[in-house]
Amino acid sequence: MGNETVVVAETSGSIKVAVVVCLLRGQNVLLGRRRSSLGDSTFSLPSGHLEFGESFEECAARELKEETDLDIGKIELLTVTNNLFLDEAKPSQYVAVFMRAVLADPRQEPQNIEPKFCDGWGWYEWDNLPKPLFWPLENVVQDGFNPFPT
Ligand code: 8DG
Ligand code: MG
Repeated sequence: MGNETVVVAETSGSIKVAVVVCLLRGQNVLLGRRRSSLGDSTFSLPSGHLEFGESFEECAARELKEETDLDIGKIELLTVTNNLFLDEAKPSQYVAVFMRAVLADPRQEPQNIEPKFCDGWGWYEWDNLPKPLFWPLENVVQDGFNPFPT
């Protein structure tokens, strides 16, 4: 048994569920640059913690509204990732649920509602994503994940 197993056991706390929103508009997806102890200055999809009693869809709609003021139309479950953040002062584990969504009104533009946590939102092509990506996102991209319908 290696050291890694010991570290996980010593730091085990609650496992959190995050909902990550792939908001698609035409060929573009919405990303923002994080202001956070986790992944500071990296680009990530809008996301947040699942709250007690919420569905994934409700969480995605709430987080997107809180962070960008945007309203979601159709929304679907895409995939799930399991991420360990062991290098932090407070190690954590997240199950990240990826949702695909489109805007209720495609003309609506994102607002940066939480400037303390995000530098601003922008639309990017999947084949030309900004760098650096938040590492859990970089990992799924490397694994071939693509939120656009085929
Ligand atoms: P809240 O307190 O407002 O509910 O949450 P938040 O402050 O908006 O949380 P967040 O950092 O935006 O998102 C929750 C966590 O999700 C984040 O700290 C790390 C985790 N996470 C993963 N994988 C991914 C991913 O691919 N993208 C994003 N954006 N977050 C991810 O484990
Ligand atoms: Mg967030």
